[in-house]
Amino acid sequence: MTSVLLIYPYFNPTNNRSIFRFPPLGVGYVASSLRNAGYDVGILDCTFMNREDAMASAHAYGADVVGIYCMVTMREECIRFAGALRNKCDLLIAGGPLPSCDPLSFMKDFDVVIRGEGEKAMQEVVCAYENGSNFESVPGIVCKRKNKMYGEKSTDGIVFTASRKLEVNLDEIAFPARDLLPNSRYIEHSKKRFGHSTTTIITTRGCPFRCEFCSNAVFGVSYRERSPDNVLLEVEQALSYGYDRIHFADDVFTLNRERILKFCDEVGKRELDFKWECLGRVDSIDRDIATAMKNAGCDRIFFGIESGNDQILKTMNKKITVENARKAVNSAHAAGIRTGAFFILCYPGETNETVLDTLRFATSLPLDYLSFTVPYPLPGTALFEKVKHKIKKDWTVPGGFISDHVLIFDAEFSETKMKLAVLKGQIQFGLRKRLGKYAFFAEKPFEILTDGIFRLIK
Ligand code: B12
Repeated sequence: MTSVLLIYPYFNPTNNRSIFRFPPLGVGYVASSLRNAGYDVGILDCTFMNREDAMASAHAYGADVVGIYCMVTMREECIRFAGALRNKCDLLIAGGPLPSCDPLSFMKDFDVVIRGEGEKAMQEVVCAYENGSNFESVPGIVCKRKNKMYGEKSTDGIVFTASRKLEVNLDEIAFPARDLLPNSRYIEHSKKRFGHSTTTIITTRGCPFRCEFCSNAVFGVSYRERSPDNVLLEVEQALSYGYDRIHFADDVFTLNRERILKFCDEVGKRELDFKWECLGRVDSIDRDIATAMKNAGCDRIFFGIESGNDQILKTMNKKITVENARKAVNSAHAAGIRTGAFFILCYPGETNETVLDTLRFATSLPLDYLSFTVPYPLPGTALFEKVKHKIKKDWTVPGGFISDHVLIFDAEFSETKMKLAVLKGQIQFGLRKRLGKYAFFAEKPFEILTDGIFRLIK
């Protein structure tokens, strides 16, 4: 029987400030699909390992086929594994968000790149390998040319096969193979850090919006939903592994109001005892929906607000306004749900004043978690197209000494100025959180002073 090893090459640098550790759901989905097709499958999730042990495990597994996940921060580790396993296995396959949008850059080190949803494509590639047949008839992949008659587009002997149709009925996809993931390590980490144990579930695929900076090469703009019944079956399964909290990892969990109300209703009917959190669009949350979510166990919503300036929101093609954002955060807060928000500072087209608008707006909201980041042009995005001629380095895993942020292109703002903006926002937010109603006396002078410094810095 063909054996397949799927690798998630995420190593956690000790100085990485990111507080989230979530299992690789996509790898779990691909593993389930392969196992259901009768293959012998293992997952090597490196999240809690060091590189030497992970490499040794990969070698010891001795798989015929090795599939490696990659997103933008993992390119280096992904290529390192490919190099180390090149002569130890017959077939090397890359998949995930980065190979999906930048496949050619993986073709030197891999035999096949799977673009987009991986469940069926991976099954078909492994089946073709087992039968000794040609990969070029498998849709949705990039592979090396064998026969000139096949293939639609080609670059130097590399074939892009026909595009693959997205999975229509998400309820038919087998749940991710959680039994192959290091659940006890995730539970231990989450309990130590937060006092509860969280895992992720994804209930929709795709997002109909086209934010300039967002890379949606895997699921595309076509939005598809799982039924509440199907989702809650997976919730029950996840809880049976010892988790007590779910992070819904959908891009737009709250997009369809009717679906969310039905979901909340079902949670109540089944008397499921778990807390959950999700990402929500600010234009889909009001007091009623927030109350229904709260009653169904939701205790935190993260919002991608990105800017506190309407003009910059337009530039980003976010299709929301600052007013939408304030209303949504206030509605969730009033319903008793904690709120988190993500902002990008110093986006192309920003001025000193728009950046300060964002800092002022972000720190005026009743947030419990606040993240500022610098702009990152991801391959395949409109932002990337805008600045690609100015890109000067690759993006690696965050985890610098003072800041996690790395500026990878020549922007209007210097990296130092961007980092200062991030730090300023974090300090203002920290002062407000720690000092409560007395924060005004410390935060206002700090804000005025650092606004001035920010304007002066080049
Ligand atoms: C949850 C999440 C996180 C979690 C953890 C990720 C995890 N462990 O999976 C946290 C919060 C830690 C995180 C952090 C970051 N994230 Co994130 N994250 C997500 C999110 C919202 C959901 C991931 C998920 O579970 N998807 C569901 C699964 C089913 O999808 P999937 O993984 O893509 O899997 C499918 C295919 O890719 C393929 N596949 C997957 N694995 C494999 C393996 C093989 C061998 C094959 C053949 C196929 C294959 O088949 C799967 C099933 O169809 C996605 C957005 C999204 N919609 O996916 C962003 C996303 C993956 N994140 C992204 C980014 C940019 C980041 C950060 C860099 C953000 C930042 N500024 O710091 C950091 C980097 C972290 C790090 N240090 O490396 C980008 C990646 C873009 C890119 N081109 O690489 C995404 C796509 C968001 C976006 N739209 O821009 N993230």
